Amino acid sequence: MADAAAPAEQSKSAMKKAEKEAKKAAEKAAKAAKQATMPVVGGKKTDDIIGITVSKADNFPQWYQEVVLKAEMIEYYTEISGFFIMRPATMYIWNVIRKWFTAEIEALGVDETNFPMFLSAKSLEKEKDHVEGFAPELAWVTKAGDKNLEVPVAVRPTSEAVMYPYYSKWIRSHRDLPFRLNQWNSVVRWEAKQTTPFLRAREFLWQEGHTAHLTEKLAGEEVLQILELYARIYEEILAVPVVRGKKTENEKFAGGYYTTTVEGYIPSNGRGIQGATSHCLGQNFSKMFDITVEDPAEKGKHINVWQNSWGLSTRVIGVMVMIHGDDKGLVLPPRIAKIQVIIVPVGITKSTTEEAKAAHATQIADIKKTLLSAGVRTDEDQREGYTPAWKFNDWELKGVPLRIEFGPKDAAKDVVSYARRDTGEKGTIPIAEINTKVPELLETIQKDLYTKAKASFDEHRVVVEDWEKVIPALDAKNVVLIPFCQGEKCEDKIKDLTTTKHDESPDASVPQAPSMGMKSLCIPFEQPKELAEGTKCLNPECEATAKSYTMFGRSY
Ligand code: 87F
Repeated sequence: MADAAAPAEQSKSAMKKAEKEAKKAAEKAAKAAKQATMPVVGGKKTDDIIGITVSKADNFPQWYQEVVLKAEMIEYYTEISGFFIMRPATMYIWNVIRKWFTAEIEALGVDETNFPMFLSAKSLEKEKDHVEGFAPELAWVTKAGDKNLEVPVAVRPTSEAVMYPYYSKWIRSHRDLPFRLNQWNSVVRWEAKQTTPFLRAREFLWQEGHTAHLTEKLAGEEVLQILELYARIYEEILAVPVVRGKKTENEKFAGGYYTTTVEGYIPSNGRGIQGATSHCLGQNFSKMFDITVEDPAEKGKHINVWQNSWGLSTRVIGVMVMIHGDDKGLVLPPRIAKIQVIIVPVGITKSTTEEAKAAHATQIADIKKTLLSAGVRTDEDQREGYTPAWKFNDWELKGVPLRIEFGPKDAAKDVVSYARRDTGEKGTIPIAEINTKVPELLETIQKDLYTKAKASFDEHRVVVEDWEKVIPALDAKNVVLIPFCQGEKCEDKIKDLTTTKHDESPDASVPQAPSMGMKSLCIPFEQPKELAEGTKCLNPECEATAKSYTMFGRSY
């Protein structure tokens, strides 16, 4: 398998030709990416218009692209298609998550590590069965300078094959267990499918945890502990509700034993999205890589360790943007906002005296100082040459949770005026109370964002017990909970039966876009209700009894 995946030795002229072609393709991709970022609205390139030019409801894909670009989260890396630059606005959020998660797993006893980014064809060979399906996504380095490498190396798409040979070396005794390492890195998967900032990129940031345990039970406990941390990142930090559950056989990590997952929901298109996965690998990899310890109960007997792996990627940021953003741009939950409060000076005119201006600036500096000491990440916008209205739009575009407006009229009343980014609600707070009221308001915003997103997910997660109602439910932007036998072939069939093709349109004269079939998202740990005795699998072509309600949907 690895030989087939590794490129064969190429002649010099073939290399030249390949280089030329690659250059051409890169130029074409750069041009396409440039065009993709610059649709035209009203005769103006949307790049040249500062705000968002389409509504979230009318054109969700373009809305999303404009938000991540204009809020300065992402830049397209036009040199090579499918790659994105993550700008400071993105990295701030990622680092909040990283710090929080690092502290949590440290408390569980996980250590930090860093392994090389390259894989040899030989180590891939060891896990060839599971790599087979992923082979088309492997990126290979074939040259160093102008010389072909004797053995090409692959860029890691994930690190099992990089790490586990060393687990075999380092884990000797049951006293070495549990053995737990985590690394924060980037991985490369050369996606053939269309790429989308954060959700699907050819290189992305993630953390990957890889652990080994003595027993299935101990491994299983950790799988759930980690899953709960992932759920908390979504719910408590990003204000995004998720459903915890187990993947079906079709959707689990093929190399593992079972996969648990947190699943999100995008209201704008009704699609489900996998949020993060925590796998129990069973003894599959420990057998492949010979990771064993002596049985503590029986001298001389060796047992294969039980392994887990778990990962969460920068995809989380895309999900957050899609859920909270609105027609004015990004909406950031306060806990991940680098600037939580922006103070915009107002009411200064040409006739304001220098003295009054100076006094106003001092008052703003004082407000800022008070908020900073109360632990609120605050900044003031003293940019010259921009109107307050322009500044309001700019900070709204960038998602700052709370705007404080302060002018002579506010000063006269000893208050600040505020506007919430999420609801637009406006009000005033006495200056003497901002040190307590502003942090409270930020907490309220955080909570309200979650509550709103949760209501939307709850409303669009519907139990369907009549097959005829499945497609209408999907078309109404729902994900569905259906009685399901959990059969692998049956799941394929369900996908097939829910995919509508052109020629199946009820009126063949009306062109209809084909619609995506549904796949299983997870078997929720929390079932919507008890399955009635003898309930049949909902697939009309399936005879089996249902094992559980399973959440299906169109998905990313
Ligand atoms: C793409 C190319 C090659 C996913 C791939 O989920 C290999 C793979 O093994 C591959 N895409 N996977 C599964 C990754 C499993 C697992 N690894 C550690 C995780 C979490 C972190």
